[in-house]
Parts: sequence; C-alpha cells; structure tokens
Amino acid sequence: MRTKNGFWLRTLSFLFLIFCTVGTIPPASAHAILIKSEPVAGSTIKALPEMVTLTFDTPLLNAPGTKVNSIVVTDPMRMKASTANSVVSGASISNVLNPPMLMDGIYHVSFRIVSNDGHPVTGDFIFHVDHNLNEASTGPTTTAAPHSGSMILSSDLTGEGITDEIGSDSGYAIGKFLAKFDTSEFCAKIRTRNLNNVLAIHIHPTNTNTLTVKDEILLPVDLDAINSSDYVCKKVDGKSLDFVAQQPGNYVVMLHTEDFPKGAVGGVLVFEQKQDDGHSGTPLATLFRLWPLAPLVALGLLVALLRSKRIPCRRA
Ligand SMILES: [Cu+2]
Repeated sequence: MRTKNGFWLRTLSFLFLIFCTVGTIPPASAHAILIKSEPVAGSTIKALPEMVTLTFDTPLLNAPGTKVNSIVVTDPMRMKASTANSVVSGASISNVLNPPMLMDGIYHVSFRIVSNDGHPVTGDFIFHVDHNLNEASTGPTTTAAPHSGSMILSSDLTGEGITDEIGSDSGYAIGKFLAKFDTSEFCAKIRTRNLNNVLAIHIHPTNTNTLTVKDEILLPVDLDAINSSDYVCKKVDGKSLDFVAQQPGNYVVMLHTEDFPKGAVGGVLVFEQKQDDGHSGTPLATLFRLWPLAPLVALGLLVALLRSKRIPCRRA
C-alpha cells in the first residue's frame, strides 16, 4: 500500500513539475500586437496631427537614448515627416512630426518596436490627409479674407503656454514671424533658452470654445529658425496664412523637445506690424540690417571731419 501511494505521489509530482516548466515558457505568440494607433490605420483625417502614437498590448522595452523602438512617417512625396527620436511610455510609443511641408495625400507609418520580453516586431500602415474632408456636410466653412503684402507677428513662449500638459519650467523662447502673403511663405526666427533637443515647432489652432490647443499642425516651422539671425522661410498653404493674419490670437506657437514631446514651451501669436507693399520691415529695419557697416561709416565720417578741420595727427 505504501509503495503504491509513493508511486502515485511521485507520478503526480513529476506531472506537476512538467506542467510548471511548460507553463513558464513564454508562448510563441507573446509578440507585441498593435492594438491602437493615432491616427487610426487606414483612416482619413482633415489635418496632420502633431504626433503619431502607437499602443501595443504589452509594455515596450524602454531604453532612452537608443533607437531600439522607432517610428518613421513619410509624407505623400515620400519625404520624412517624423523626428529622429520616438518616446516610449509603457505600451505606447509616440513620434512628434516635423513635416517639411503640409500636403494632402497618403502618409505612410512604419514601426519597429521591441517588447519587454525582447521580441522585435515590425509593421506599417497608412493614413490619408484630406483638408476638404466633411466640408460638404458641414455647410459653408469659415473663410478668411485674402491678405497681401506681409505681416510681422511675435510670440513669447513659456512652459505656462502649454495648457494641456506640463511644460518646461526653465525653458523660454522668443519667436519673430513673417507671413508673406504674395509668395505664401511663413518665416521664423526663434531665440531659445534652456531648451535642448528641439524636435519640432508648430503653429497650432486653438479651440476657441474650450480654449484648448488643437492637435493639428496648421503651419510647420523649420528647425533652422532656432537662433537664426535671418528669417527662415517655408512654403505654406495661403489659406492658412490668411487665417492666422485674420485672428493671430487664435493660434499658438509650440516648441516640442525630447524631454517634453507634447510641448515644452508655447505662446499665442501676437500681431506686430503689417506691410502692404510686399516688402518686409520698415526703413528703420532695413537700416538696422546694415549695422555691420556702421564702424566703416563712422571711420569715413571721422576722416572727413579731420580733413575739413585740418587737425594734424600727433606723433608719439
Ligand atoms: Cu505641436
């Protein structure tokens, strides 16, 4: 009797051991599965959002500073619209978009991610941007009167200007903007302080009812505008420029950094000056641009003065 009990006990223990061992081996289907994306895969949206976010069914390997997880977005011209570093948060990964220009058409998203268990997964999908979407069903849309010439705008960007999220508390930026209506260009020069690794700069519309900043990019700003002494211009949609000119206070400049991908500093656009002749700046501004010649001019004047008064140069 004793030996029979011992046999069953050993057999059960053995089976239990096998069960436990098999149970701890991760099944082959543990690879992360994309369960959600913004924009939704295959969808058509009215405007390009400021970032693409993918959510998986399992946490991703978080290795900041490395490129183990990446998202690449290309625009309808197959130009890269994503930024170098994607940000991982739990089971989600986001990439702030920095499109060379805004256009309707097919955007392509491809990703390579590594889940916490070390399995790499790749995939891709598309979404469409069509700014005429829903226009027929919503009736007449608001239009802005066409502008001519140019307009100078400015913005003070602070962390407090980021209303939906927590912005940088030490970062600061001052932006000067030039809207050229005749050539449909939006130009910028931006001075920054305590803001490292800037990913993208966007002009966003605000929702005037809820006073929140919309996700869509109205105008992209070239990163070369940072600490540039001259305006750096981008070809943009003329209608968007007219909207901004009509009501600058309804638009927010937002600067995204690696530390604050959802916005480090932001500020509303402020009207400064309008020129109708198509030339930017005032005569004073033109004079100011020539300031490097000032010492030469001063020297010339001094020489002329010395000659006219015939003051002899003393020798030491
Ligand atoms: Cu933005």
